[in-house]
Amino acid sequence: MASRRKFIKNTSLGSLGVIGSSLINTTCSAEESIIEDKKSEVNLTTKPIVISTWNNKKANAAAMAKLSSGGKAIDGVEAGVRVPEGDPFDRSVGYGGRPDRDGDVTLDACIMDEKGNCGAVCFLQHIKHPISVARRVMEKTPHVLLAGEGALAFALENGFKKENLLTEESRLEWEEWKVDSKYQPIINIENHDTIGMLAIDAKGDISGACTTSGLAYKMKGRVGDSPIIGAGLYIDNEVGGATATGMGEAVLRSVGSFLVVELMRQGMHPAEACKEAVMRIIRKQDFKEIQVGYIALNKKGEYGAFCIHEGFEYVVSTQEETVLKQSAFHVKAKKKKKTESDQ
Ligand code: SD4
Repeated sequence: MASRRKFIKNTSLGSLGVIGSSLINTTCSAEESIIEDKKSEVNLTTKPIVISTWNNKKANAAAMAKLSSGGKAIDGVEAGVRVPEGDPFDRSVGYGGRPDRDGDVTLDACIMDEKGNCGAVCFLQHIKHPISVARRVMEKTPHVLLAGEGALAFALENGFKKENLLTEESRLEWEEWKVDSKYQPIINIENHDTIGMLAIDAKGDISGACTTSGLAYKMKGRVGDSPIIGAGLYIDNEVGGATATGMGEAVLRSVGSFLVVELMRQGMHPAEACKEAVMRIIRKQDFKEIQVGYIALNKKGEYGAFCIHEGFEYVVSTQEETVLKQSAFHVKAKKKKKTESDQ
């Protein structure tokens, strides 16, 4: 994660097509990569399984610790994504997340269990663990999504602490960004690390969670795909689950995670379903300057991923091992950029 962060820091904010490209050494085409993913079936006996976006190994470990001691999938995904939420060095999630254009850190999160119960918060400020507030929304209210001040009031009523989430490092970066920023929407300003996590527990039930500080320097009030059930995350215990990272607007327009799950229901392998959902964006939207990546896991324990631009990675954990995998992609990165981490 550290080398990736350095790379992002050293790269112009709008250069989505090359985000993460320096870390990729794969030379295979999208088709070859898909075939490789199809082979990576996880045997049923290896349950529990955890899969998450980007290089979130510590989050997977926290989720697996819950699942290994008999915890439910929903407990695993909540515990897992709380790790980057609490990490001040993770600049796209929770505490330490990059702020909006006004310098306010505003968070989006959702969670969904094996029964189809779900909860979400969006435009939530001052609360370090939005995923746990989302879980409370799911468990304690008749609603699915609470926003802004209402979400904050609910969190405080439920014992969450009001905190300053803007770290000094994030604040300084924002000050730097303001020097050249034009105060107008620039859709390709994007920095990644949003965590979406899917887990199957020892009983074979699946749940998922997704949490983010959203696009860096977004407009005040902007909400992305991550807290929207069906867009940033979807779970169906009959089929499996999917979650997204990247430019939320593209995912929202195509209701991406729901689409992936429905494609799996029709018999597609998770890798193929992720690819088809990405191809919908490619066919209908301007994809050249944006990144979107999906991961999916079916009830058999098969998993896969697909993204627009080479550079998206994800982590798969069983009790035996944790493997960082490079996602299959549609657009190969043009050239290898030299970064500090290469030296
Ligand atoms: C959003 N999908 O707010 C999120 C951003 C993201 O990795 O995934 N970044 O649009």
